[in-house]
Amino acid sequence: MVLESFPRDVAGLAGAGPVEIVELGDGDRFELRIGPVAKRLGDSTVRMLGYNGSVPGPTLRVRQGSEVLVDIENLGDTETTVHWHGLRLDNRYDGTHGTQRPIPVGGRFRAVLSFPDPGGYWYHPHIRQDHGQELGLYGGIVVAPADPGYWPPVHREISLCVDDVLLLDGDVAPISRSGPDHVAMGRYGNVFLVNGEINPVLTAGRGEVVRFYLTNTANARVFNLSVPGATMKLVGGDSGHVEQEQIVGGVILAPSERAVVDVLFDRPGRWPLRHSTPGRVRELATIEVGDRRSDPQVTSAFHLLRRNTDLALARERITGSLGDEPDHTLSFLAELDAEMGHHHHHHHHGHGAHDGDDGIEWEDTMAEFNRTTTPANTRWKIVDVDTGAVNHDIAWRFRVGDQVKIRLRNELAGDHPMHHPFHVHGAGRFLVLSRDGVIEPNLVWKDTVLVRSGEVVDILLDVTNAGHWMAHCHIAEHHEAGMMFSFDVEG
Ligand SMILES: [Cu+2]
Repeated sequence: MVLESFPRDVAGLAGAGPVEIVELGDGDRFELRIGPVAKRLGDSTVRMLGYNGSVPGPTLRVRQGSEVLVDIENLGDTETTVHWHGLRLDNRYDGTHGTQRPIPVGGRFRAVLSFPDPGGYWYHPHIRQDHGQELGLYGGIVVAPADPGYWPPVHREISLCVDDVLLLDGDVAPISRSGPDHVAMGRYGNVFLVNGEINPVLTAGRGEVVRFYLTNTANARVFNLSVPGATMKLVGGDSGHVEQEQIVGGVILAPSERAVVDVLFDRPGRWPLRHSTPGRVRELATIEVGDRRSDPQVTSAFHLLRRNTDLALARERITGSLGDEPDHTLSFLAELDAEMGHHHHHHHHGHGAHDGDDGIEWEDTMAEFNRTTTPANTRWKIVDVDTGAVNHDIAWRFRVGDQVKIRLRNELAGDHPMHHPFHVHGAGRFLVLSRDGVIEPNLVWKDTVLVRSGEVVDILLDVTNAGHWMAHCHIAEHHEAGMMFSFDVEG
């Protein structure tokens, strides 16, 4: 059987342009056009998809509390939607096939975005996400806080999307129109991109404090990011600031997770943005620090580690209930067809290179096997342990104001245990309460949590927005293979 792949021909396509930074005020209207671009990656020029002709798409800079209209035009390869990841917005604009009719190729859709929370967010397709996101359909959103003291002072802010793409013989490895492959582990790339570029060079001045809004836009890969030679301070997570600012050696980001880090470059030199795994180290970007001096007051404020009262209060609120039984328990597991299971077993143990001892599959160590896995032979399941309902049969109902404790159990018993980043759409936001019974030491509002294989994570969902909302694994191929469900919230 020959499966038709999405087009890869670059003939006649305009080259991808630079990533624009677009400032939008309350009531502004913005055009977002999806379409193919010719993108230079190393020695190859490949066909990718861009928003407004760039990969990633434009970084949107907006203000907390504002409202913006986005007119989307789809000139891409498939019907699509745009999901505004992490925004607690009006359900009609969540951008899933459960909340709107897909935008056909040649069609348009107007989304009305609202930004109740400061921090770093992003946008991406929610139909054949495995295809669109791999080809470059993602972009950053930075929501500036209404309270000027919300963040510590910095000299500059930069939004970075960290990604990988799978190239084969100088082209993007084919993706079938009929559905995803690499369904077992997700599609890991072999070329690493920071804002769409291979090892881009950024610059900073001596003593400069740069705030990085980091987003993992990869289909499946977990990143462990650090800047050796500089000092990194964790100030925020998925949605807004952390309870306690802290100096960190690096940040681990699963697909769709964000971190906000302030980095002090106090010495001139060339410092890497590094991705470190148990197996190896990769340099993703270079920061050249010159001798230009920066405002010293901002530099000295860097060393103050602030505690944020709103999250300290949230901790007080939850402390008494940490031992309570969960309202719902979900378990994650895979089921392979018997024949696939045999191959899986062979590959997994034949190579003896399973580097998931810490519960994270840092690399695709079974690429030959993984490539052949499809939704037909590999089923990813979210199981509601109380009812036995699986994936789309799960039918939860909540009310605005509910505080729902959910236990996430990533089972070692399935046919292919691996990490899953569990994402909840804009019905609310959640706190991670504990991981394997260990109370989360530093709270932050989240929409995605990395659940390592074998791990049990308790979260508390603060339900704030009515509508029909999705929850799913954010490994694109797992999600496309059905590892999702929807739930309803009454106002
Ligand atoms: Cu998954």
